[in-house]
Amino acid sequence: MARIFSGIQPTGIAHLGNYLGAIQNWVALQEGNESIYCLVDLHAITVWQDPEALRAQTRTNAALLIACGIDPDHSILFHQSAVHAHARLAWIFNCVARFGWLSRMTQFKDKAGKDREAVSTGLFVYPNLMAADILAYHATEVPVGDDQSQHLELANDIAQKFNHDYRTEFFPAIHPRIMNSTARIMSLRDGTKKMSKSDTSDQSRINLTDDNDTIAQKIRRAKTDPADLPDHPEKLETRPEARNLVGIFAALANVSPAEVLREHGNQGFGHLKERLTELVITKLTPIREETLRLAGDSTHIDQILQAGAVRAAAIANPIVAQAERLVGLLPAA
Ligand code: AQP
Repeated sequence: MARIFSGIQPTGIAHLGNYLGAIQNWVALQEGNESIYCLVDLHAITVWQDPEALRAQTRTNAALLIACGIDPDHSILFHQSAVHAHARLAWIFNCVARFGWLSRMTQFKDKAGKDREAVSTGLFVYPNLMAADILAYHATEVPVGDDQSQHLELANDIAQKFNHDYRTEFFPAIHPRIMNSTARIMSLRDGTKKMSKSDTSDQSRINLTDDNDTIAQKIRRAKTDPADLPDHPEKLETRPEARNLVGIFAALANVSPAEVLREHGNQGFGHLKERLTELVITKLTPIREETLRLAGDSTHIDQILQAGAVRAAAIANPIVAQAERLVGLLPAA
């Protein structure tokens, strides 16, 4: 039985990219594994968040994960700030990871953009906290979208350097579990940018709680190009928007892009968009309805998260205490 860890930032409401790239994989991996899923609120505040909105989004995303099929009686579901072991280990990793390693992280470069001087130092050391999230549990399997593979390589580098510097084999190697077919869902407004909660345009993503009219409208307005759909996936390479819509369709219908093009190739986008709308609505309607039901009882959600935090801390605290001893910190009284 493997120990699985993964997280999602409560920076907004989870979207179809989060679902296809990560959450549906998390649900499947519960079977036969020890799974730990975390609302990473400490990561969220690397970019300023409205405090009330952050609290509300943490609860709504917890409800969403349960509505998607995460079973809090089986998996450990909690919010990161409730388990202090994450921040303690992250500080040690801040002292292990090298400045040059972090400078090469493409997500930092993307998020910082041209205004590097003005972003928080938390955003820069974000990958160290992510390494701590995983390694505080000695988790070895990490299901993420492929936008996170560089961060996972870095987490392995940090684990190795820690082991080397302190002459130990304390931290295990991490194996990314990336589902290639749905690894990266792109923005509906720009097929070269990933679908993201923090994109300023709500039209760029399908939130998992969007109602049916909103879903239909967003797909109708999704950017395309003037040519017909091709008859073969190779011809999608230079057509990012077409490739994205075909990819989303294939993921939701559980077929290959070639099969999607067999039915929709050599035609305009109209029919594909209509069928895609039906697929998305069929998938998201039960998730939305269950989320709204669960989110109506915030006391119950808080109880679930607190119970998850107690179980998470029981695993992470002894591991992080041992890391602190290896580094030479005095034992806690
Ligand atoms: N567009 C995507 N396609 C596939 N997978 C995705 N993931 C995120 N976006 C896509 C995967 O979802 C998990 C949780 O992501 P996150 O909330 O930790 O942060 P993120 O990757 O930075 O996602 P966002 O939506 O872009 O959030 P913001 O805007 O807050 O930065 C991860 O496993 C991720 O791979």
